[in-house]
Amino acid sequence: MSMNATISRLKQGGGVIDRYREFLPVSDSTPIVSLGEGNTPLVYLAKLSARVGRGCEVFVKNEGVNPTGSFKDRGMTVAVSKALERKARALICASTGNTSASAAAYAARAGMPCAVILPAGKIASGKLLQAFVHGAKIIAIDGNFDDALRIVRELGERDDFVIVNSINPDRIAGQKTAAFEIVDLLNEAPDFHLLPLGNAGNMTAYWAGYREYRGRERSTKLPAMIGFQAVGAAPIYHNKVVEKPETIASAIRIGNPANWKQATAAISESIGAVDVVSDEEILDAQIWLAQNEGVFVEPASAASIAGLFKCCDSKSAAYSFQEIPDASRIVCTVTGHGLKDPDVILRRVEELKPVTAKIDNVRRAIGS
Ligand code: AN7
Repeated sequence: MSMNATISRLKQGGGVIDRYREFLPVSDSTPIVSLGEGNTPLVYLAKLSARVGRGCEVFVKNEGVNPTGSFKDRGMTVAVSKALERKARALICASTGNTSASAAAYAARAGMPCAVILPAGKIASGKLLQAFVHGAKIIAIDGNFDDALRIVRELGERDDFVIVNSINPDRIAGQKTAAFEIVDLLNEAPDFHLLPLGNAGNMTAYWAGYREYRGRERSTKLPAMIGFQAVGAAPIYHNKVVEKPETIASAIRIGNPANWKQATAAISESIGAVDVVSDEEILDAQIWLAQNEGVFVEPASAASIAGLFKCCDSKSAAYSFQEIPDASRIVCTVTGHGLKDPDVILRRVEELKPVTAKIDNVRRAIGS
């Protein structure tokens, strides 16, 4: 590529719109708002692969490596570019944290005002910091995410705000690119795709992406889609709205998912499943992944890993991997970076006591 072509791509952000333009709802006249999102690592996990056995291969798609530390950036680049093209006055979203962090950053880049409606006291500290530092107008409500989204939907109808939650089809379009990247790298779709379910926008997007790619003959098969909710916030699993969702994984503390029908369709069409994992299983999986594979994810993201353990080990799992075909390929999306939500782990770090600055004391403390 010539230097001029490289610079012109860099000026467009060099992200998912640049790489997957033909699959996205943009034209030559769409102003591109990008931070170079996407192209995230697909990390092979030897220890998890051994745990599944039968020659299976497990990968994580590490979406925490995106510019604002979550998968939301893939959708946000498209949603904000389209909002700018339509000359929208302002952006608005409800959020459990990551959508607001991403919306705030892309709005800043676009030069558009952005309001984020958040459940008070329920946003992980790193995410709140992000929304703040990027200059979003932060409104904390005395209610949960579902209340916030209801208000946002009404504001979107009455005022000229563009809603950048996953009810905006531009968000889903952008998030499809994660499935494209996986197929491009593996030259085929995986057999199983595991991911956490909140509003189920990501499940909807991956399923659309896998189907679109198979339609273009980039793959010959489709994965079984397996989604995981937290025990205390499992409306899709129970097929019932949860009025007061509760979980340590605040990102998926959602009782009435916006993309509920689409997720149910993806699960049934793909012959997949939905299951639940407890807060304890989520935190154990988060630490396991950090200490055994070097990947630090936030609790909601660890739900897909906790789910994989459940599929391997538990007789009560909605999907059992005990009879899994030999050499199956499994991809788990880990959706957000661990540093966004440090509080639970910080409590343990704070128990560390200082040691006298003497070599013998330090050696004793190391335990060698
Ligand atoms: C890390 O930011 O809903 O099932 O408002 O932040 O597509 O909703 C976040 C969701 C998984 C669930 N993992 O994805 C929000 C928000 C992380 C997340 C999910 C979220 P969807």
